[in-house]
Amino acid sequence: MRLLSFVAAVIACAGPALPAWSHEATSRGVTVAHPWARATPGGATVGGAYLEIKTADGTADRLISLQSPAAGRVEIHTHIMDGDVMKMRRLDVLDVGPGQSKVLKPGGDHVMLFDLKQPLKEGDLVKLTLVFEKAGPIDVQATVEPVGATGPHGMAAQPTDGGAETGSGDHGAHKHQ
Ligand SMILES: [Cu+2]
Repeated sequence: MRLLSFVAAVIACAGPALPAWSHEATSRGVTVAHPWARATPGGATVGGAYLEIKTADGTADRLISLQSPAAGRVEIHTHIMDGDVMKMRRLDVLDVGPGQSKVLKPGGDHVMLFDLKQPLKEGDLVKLTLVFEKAGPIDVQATVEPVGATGPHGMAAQPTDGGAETGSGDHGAHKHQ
């Protein structure tokens, strides 16, 4: 009897009732919702991810870093216009004011995954950890949407800050498609 209940407890603990990663997560007034990434074509080693960051009234925070087991490096990017050419630029941090909703989306601020361990395929789940100054780390799982889901930039010019870091110069070809 005792053994049986012990076994039952072990099974309960090992069950799917305690997902470590979810599609939406909240910590200390900061919520990360609707994370998604775009499938990457062929041998692309760079991908884009998008999500919404919401803060409760009276809660302001700052996204200071990101990590993913699927990528060697994760950055926050924004777009700037250089003349009439749209370029991407890396942001060191992303501030979110109190009661605010910041949507990271194609063509706007977004998350970049560099040195992907393998291509992102439609239907896959990609783990992302967003680290906030006050709320700490928030773990979510991004769903991978089809290649070209809303072709984001389609831009000819590429960021000048970080292309060298990829080692391949391939960032120059990254269109998130
Ligand atoms: Cu980018």
